[in-house]
Amino acid sequence: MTKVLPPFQSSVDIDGYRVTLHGRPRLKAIQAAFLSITVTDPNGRPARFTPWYGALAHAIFFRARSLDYFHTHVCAAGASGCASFLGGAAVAGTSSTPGRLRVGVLVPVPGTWRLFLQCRVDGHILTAPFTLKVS
Ligand SMILES: [Cu+2]
Repeated sequence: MTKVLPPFQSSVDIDGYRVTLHGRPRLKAIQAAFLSITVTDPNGRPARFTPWYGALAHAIFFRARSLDYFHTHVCAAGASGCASFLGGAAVAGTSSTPGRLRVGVLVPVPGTWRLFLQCRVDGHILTAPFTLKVS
């Protein structure tokens, strides 16, 4: 059974919160890159992230039609044991401004990938899906 992924969309709305991926990322396999993501609350103000399971945000990548998988984090300042590794390279994101996330990406193979970005904002757990092409 084949399920076709929805096309790339730069914004996802959840419970009045909006998660936006900025720019059109040009991703390549085995090459680290960063995604610029912002989260706004229902009033349009930058969201305040609360650490959840040891990270400000979790970025979980699944590849369509295979079981390839990559999981990384946006770490809070001073957090330890939060970075992810692929082939010895450390990948971690940062957040120095409220509402703004810099998410590291390092996926092992090209294809269509689905990113699930998870964060906690005002007690809400937000899960924002994005479709990404990796060449
Ligand atoms: Cu995680």
